[in-house]
Amino acid sequence: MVRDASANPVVDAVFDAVANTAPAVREALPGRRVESGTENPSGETVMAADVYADELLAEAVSAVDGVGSYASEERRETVDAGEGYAVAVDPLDGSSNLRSNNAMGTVVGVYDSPLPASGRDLVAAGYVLYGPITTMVVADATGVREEVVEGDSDGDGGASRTVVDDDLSVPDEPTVYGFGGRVPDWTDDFLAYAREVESELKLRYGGAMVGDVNQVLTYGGVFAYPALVDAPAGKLRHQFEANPIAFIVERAGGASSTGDGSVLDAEASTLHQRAPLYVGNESLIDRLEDALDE
Ligand code: AHM
Ligand code: MG
Repeated sequence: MVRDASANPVVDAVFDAVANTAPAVREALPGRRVESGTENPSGETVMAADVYADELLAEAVSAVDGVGSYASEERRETVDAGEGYAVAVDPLDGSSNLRSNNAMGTVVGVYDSPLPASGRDLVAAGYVLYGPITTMVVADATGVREEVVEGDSDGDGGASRTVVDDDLSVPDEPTVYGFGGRVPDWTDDFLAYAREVESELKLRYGGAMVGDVNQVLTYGGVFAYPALVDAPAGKLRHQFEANPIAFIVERAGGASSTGDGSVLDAEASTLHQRAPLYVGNESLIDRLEDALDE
């Protein structure tokens, strides 16, 4: 692949490793739609496919020269990999969709700082979307692009990456929205905002952040996993999910918020901490912040 002179070789090697692992993750899904019998550090049930994807990605990402550590939503401790960037991964985002056979993804954040780190320390972020097609969106110093990933499942470097959009940007005209959590658990302020949004946009919610965010990047709109009355930090993990997705959407010309400023400015406290996440067209995120301010 021909890339801009400002491309970062370590970042490129990380996304090569992720792309090369994607076919194997995908191929492993049919036999791993069952619970693994363990819980992750967030107290959630871990599926067999979560464990397997984490193992494959840990091996592939840790082997990249210039990666100093690998951290994952599924492991309590980070894996020491030498000197270099800290890579934070949600190996199988939306794995509750395994049983119903709906979209899932892999989320990757490359931080130039030990974890937990601020979103401002991200040098690149991306995600793989295991939809009918396997695609990968990468945001780095050269911009935001979408690629189609195809290839062998033996993870030996055989995957091909075809850029299908080399300048991915949030469309000006918003069309879709998707909000997580149960309506009775939403705050009154968020509910009032949601009522406005649902009168303007079309609901598209699939239960996997990566799939839902990819709709926002494709059609314009807003995705949220909001602060809940009994869970003010929402559900999504700050290091593994919120920061990388906020980085991608902001680089694509959109905006992010925790409800009080950009996700990228939120303080990092612990590796597995949660954070509310609102991303999408800037106008919709501005209105969200106004609504939550009331
Ligand atoms: P996971 O990484 O354990 O799959 O959890 C995160 C997922 C997100 O992909 C999605 O936005 C959210 O959980 C959906 O949660 P819910 O099923 O509560 O709507
Ligand atoms: Mg997730």
